[in-house]
Parts: sequence; C-alpha cells; structure tokens
Amino acid sequence: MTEDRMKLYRTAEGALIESGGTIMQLENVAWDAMITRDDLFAHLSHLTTSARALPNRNVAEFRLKPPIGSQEVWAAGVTYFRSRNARMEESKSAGGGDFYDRVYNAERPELFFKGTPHRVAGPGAKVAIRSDAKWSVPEPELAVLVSPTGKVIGYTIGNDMSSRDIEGENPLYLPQAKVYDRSCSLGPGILLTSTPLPSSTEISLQIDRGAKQVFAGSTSLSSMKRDIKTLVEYLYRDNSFPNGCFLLTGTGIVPPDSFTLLRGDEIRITIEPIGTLVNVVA
Ligand code: DO4
Ligand code: MG
Repeated sequence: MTEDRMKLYRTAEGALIESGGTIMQLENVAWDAMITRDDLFAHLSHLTTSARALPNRNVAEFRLKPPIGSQEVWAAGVTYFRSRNARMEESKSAGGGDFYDRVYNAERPELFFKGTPHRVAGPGAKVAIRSDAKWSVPEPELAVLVSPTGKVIGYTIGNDMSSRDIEGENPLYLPQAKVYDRSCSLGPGILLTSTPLPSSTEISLQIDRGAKQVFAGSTSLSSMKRDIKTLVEYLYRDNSFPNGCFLLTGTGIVPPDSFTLLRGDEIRITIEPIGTLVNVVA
C-alpha cells in the first residue's frame, strides 16, 4: 500500500525515509538535487520500493542535521493576530507600530530574509540570542519547503529566533533582530504529504529552564490569516530561487512581555504530523 505521508531526514549517516513505521536508508543521495524536485513525494515513494530498510531502528538513534542544503530561508510576519498585537505593544515607544496593523490587514504580506544555511541550527543543536539584546524569544512556526518552480513540496518546523527589544526600538532594525548566527532552526525532518496540511494542525511551544517549565502555549494553522500559496506567490514574484527555499509562515505564539530567553533554556516546538524540534539556547 502506498503511504499518503512520509518523512525525509538528513543525518550524518545519510538520508533516511520514514514511511509506514519503517526507516529506510537512501544510498548516494545529492540532498539539494533531491529536495528541489517538484515530484519529491512521487520520487520518494518510488525510492522506498528499493531503499534499504533498517528494521527496529529509530530516527532518534541517528545524528540529525538541519534538512537544508543550499536554500535561502525567508519568513513571513504578522500572519497571526497574536503577532500583530505583540509587535504593536513592543514598538509603542517607537510610535505605536500602526504599520503592524496595516500590514496585518493589507493584501501584500510582510516577507523578510531570515538566513542562509550556515545560520541555521538543526535538531538538538544550539540556537543563539544576540549578545546586545535584552529581550529574546523563540518564534515557533510552520516552515514550508518550496521548489524552484514555487511548489510547496514539504513541511518542517522553523524557529524564527527574534530580539524583541531591537525590533521594537525601530522597525528598520528588523534585519538585526532577525538575522544573526544560529538565529534560525529547522527540523527534525521534512514531512511530505499527498494533500496539504489541514488547518486544524496544532503548533505548540514549551520552554524549560532546568527542571522547570517557564512557558507553554499553542495555536493552530486555522488562526493564520494568510494562505500559504499566496505567501509563496508573493515571495516568488520577480524573485528566483534556483535551489528552492524554506519559508517560515509566521508565529501565533508569543510569550508574555515579561519573558525573555536565557542561556541554557530548552525550546521544544511540536507540530504533530512533523515531530518535535528541540534546541537549547547557547
Ligand atoms: O515584523 C516583525 C516580524 C514578525 C514575525 O516574525 C512573525 O510574525 O512571526
Ligand atoms: Mg516570525
């Protein structure tokens, strides 16, 4: 029977497919060439017929790498009402941030450059907060893998680490608040499905400090104001991605204003059909 979903992992031991509860190893895979195929789902379904099955093995036994090759990472912003409100609040001293309300309601979405592969941390790796920031948060987001032709071919979890005080001081500081070493994490793998993810899909965030949980929250894709296809359409308008790209689709979970990340905090982001992305703050 053909599965209607499978997961693809990039590991230090090679590429793996998880399908129907079985892990299979792919031999001699060129990651970039593979994950930029428009027919990735069909291609992997085909590969599973000849791939080497690894019975009784668990993905957690492998050294997972971020599922990115040479793609750029981009992000959408203010796609949830919660994010609009939080940005307006944080930028009060910079004039009230009515531009966040305007972009929330505008036809054109906010899209910004988030990073290059070397700035991206993988599952279990360290993410960073800026040394000159006083107010840092993770942003748990659904990330989509988009092919060079603009087709959404897979889903993963993204963490858009952000410096809220820098972003709130002046909107022109956004690139500094958003783009720095280890400011993004992706993983644990790429979910491939024969149909788009349902709007009931939940995203949850848990932050632990030592043995204590210091924040937990959740949202669902149904609270996202924008449609993913339209975000991609805007991103690809007059803009080419020869190796495809990853697009983070915005956060709907924002910890209270009194919260900032500290070194050593463990961030767990779960999107049920994809898995859990765990990172510790460096
Ligand atoms: O404009 C600020 C960034 C918004 C963002 O990253 C988000 O809503 O997720
Ligand atoms: Mg974000």
